[in-house]
Amino acid sequence: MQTIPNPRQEAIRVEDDRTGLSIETLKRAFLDNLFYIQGKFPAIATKNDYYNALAYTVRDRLFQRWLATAETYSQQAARTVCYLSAEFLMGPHLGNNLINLGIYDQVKQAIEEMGLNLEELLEQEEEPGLGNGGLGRLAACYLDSMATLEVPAMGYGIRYEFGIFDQRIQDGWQVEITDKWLRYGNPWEVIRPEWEVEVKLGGHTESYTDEQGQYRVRWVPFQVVKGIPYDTPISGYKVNTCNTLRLWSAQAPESFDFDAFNAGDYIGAVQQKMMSENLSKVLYPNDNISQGKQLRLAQQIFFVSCSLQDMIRILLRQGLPLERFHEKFTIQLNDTHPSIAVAELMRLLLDEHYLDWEQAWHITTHAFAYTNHTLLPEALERWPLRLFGELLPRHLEIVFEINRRFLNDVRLKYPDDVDRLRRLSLIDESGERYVRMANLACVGSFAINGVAALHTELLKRDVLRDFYELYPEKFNNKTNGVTPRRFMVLSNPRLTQLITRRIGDSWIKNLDELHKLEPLADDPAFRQEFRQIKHAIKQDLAGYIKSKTNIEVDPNSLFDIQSKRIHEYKRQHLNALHIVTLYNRIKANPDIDITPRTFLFGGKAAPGYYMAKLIIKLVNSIGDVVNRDPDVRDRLKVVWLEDYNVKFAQRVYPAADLSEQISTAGKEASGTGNMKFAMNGALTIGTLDGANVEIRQEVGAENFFLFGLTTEEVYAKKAAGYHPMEYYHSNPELKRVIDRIASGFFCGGDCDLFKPIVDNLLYDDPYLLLADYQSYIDCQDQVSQAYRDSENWTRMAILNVARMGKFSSDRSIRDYCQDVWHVESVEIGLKEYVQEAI
Ligand code: CRA
Repeated sequence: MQTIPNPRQEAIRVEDDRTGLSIETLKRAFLDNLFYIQGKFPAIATKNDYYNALAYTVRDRLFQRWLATAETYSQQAARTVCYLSAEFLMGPHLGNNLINLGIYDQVKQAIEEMGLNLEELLEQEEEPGLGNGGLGRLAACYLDSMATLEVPAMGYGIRYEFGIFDQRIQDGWQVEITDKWLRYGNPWEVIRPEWEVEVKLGGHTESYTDEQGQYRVRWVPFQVVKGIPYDTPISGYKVNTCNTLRLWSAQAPESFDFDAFNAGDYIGAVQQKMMSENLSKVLYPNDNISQGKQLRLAQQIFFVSCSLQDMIRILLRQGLPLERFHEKFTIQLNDTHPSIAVAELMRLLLDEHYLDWEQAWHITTHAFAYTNHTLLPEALERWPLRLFGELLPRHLEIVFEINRRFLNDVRLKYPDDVDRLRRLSLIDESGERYVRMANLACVGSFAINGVAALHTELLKRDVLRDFYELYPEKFNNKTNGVTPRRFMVLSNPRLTQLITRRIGDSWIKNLDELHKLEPLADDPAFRQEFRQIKHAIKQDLAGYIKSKTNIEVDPNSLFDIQSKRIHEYKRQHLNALHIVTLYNRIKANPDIDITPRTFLFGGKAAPGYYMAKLIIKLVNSIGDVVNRDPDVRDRLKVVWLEDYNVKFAQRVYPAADLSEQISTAGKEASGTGNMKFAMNGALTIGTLDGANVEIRQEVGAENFFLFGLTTEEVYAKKAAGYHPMEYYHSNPELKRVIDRIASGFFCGGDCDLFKPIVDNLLYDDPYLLLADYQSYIDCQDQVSQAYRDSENWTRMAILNVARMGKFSSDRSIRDYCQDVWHVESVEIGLKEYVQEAI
């Protein structure tokens, strides 16, 4: 901000190029950044240059808020939430920041006045895909809501050089391509080398007696790795708060190991450096599966240790004593991935800051809260003792000591209950010995939560039952939520405008206000507008599909979408059985009156998950036949949406008529895609699983297509001995579907290709597809019927939107703040930094 004195001593304020928001200023700033940051003039600038020039223009405006936020938090020594997560699936930043700063329209106009197109520039951004699916995207939504609610918060994670792989479909199969998201640089991050820290790995421990005669332990590591923080500003919606996402990148401490170098082992020295830098090289591409690899444990200790050391640095710099660590910080563990933090904080306090055990344990157990995200046994992390001890010898000692004291307490409460002790122990000793990370998280945390009401109940009843009996007061539910800024305002501007014209725009910050739309569900004019918008969005997606796949889809057909990670428990293959059912009906009677449908699938399979990859091939093979068969007469289309990521998801949710949420009851902890679809006016076909239960409660049973066994029925059926073959033999339509797939009809007569799927369904069927088949088909028939009454369908869709307020991540975060974190919001005022400094 420049001030020009005038004769009357008044200041004429001229907008600063880095903070001003008028269209003229934005244009000038954009060109300035194009020249001085990109080093280009318009005649030779690429789209990417323009994208960067705009990103820097927006970043400048964020920085003003970011600095004000950091300064205020530091002055007030504000209590801060630290969200520790191995994944942050942020999606593109530019559009979101435009929305949050409230300058989307101005920037669009400025860009257009310069002869450019904002949509095209937004399209340029390589998204940071540093997550697999729901868990990582939840972390990103929570950062958005914490900033919007003005909650002092930091996200801590790993700056993976390669995020989740890009998916190509070749001959119907998934092919993985490395995600080089940093290839063209990243305008949203700032490196902070001055705050680097060291992390130790391997080696052994030694005990010694300190000057006070205290027994102490010293860890002599085999290797030391440096963590370098990279900070990204996280804006809140129409507030000045701008929080920080701090991601750690691994570096070797010196460019060479000098001993090895001097000994002439040049290659060995460089290899050591490369091994260190491997720690932040790549995201493990598994969703809901733990592989037990040492490099993964090394990633976890790496970012956890960096983050805890960073917190201690901040605490001491603010002049607070270590004893108040848990008053300054409340640390949320996003699943067990960061749960080594319990042992690491103990180690830091004991070995590096010389606290005694009781003090250290008091601080630790008052600092952590743990969110569990899964009931799947294959996702529960446990580390073979040998692997754990090799990498983290000191942590193993600490875990043993925590366990010894813990089991002593349990013994007092439950004398002679050996089985209970075995189940609660931090060490699994049933065969090969393992460290159980969920048990460590439960013992070390003051709060434990599941991510939907049903999930929390199942945790208490099954997976964490013994811990629930021991510490009932620690358990609480926090149903997931999603941010309406990204998943409505940014992704669905047409619906946003329609809503805002009728009820104003305060729903964006207070999603419960969508209730005001309820009466409009009965207003034919509103219904027509709503329908026209949905149709226009479907047309856009159809155009996109045509350009990418050359497949024509009809925007008048029912858009039936299942987009999420590919998993047997999510049952994409049940959806496939429905498609084949409809296809068989057409083949048996080509003139049958059928509601035209477009089946859209999106999602990635873990590269090592054979069945998931075969399911992708199955869907594509069915599509190849169905899409071409003249008997079908374009009434059914099946399309795989290649490389489903956040950017693509934002196009997909608004275009759906029907959202497929069809997991086996009791398997999906919550789901969050289910929320994003319903908020955008899709109706759900779903089981009573995860957050579906609560969505149905909110939108009303009459506006939700329910099918399938309940969790109890699933348990009972399995307990009674489940025989899928009985369903196959007793249900002729099901039999014809399975037989058609088994015959090789969809893959040029190759009977072997899908045999693993067919055999799995007939002989094992762990996810009860055959048991749920008829219920699913009947429900889909009702969907088809309902879609024909477009007035009533639209009415139901509007009611879904109107009643989704509960599923804003703002609600989730408010609940965490109140019940778990006990943290207050801090309002941030704006300052003119440059002028003040001068
Ligand atoms: N895979 C659950 O499966 C849930 C998200 C976020 C998951 C989803 O149902 O919505 O977490 N679990 O809570 C998980 O990652 C390790 O467990 C997921 O994304």
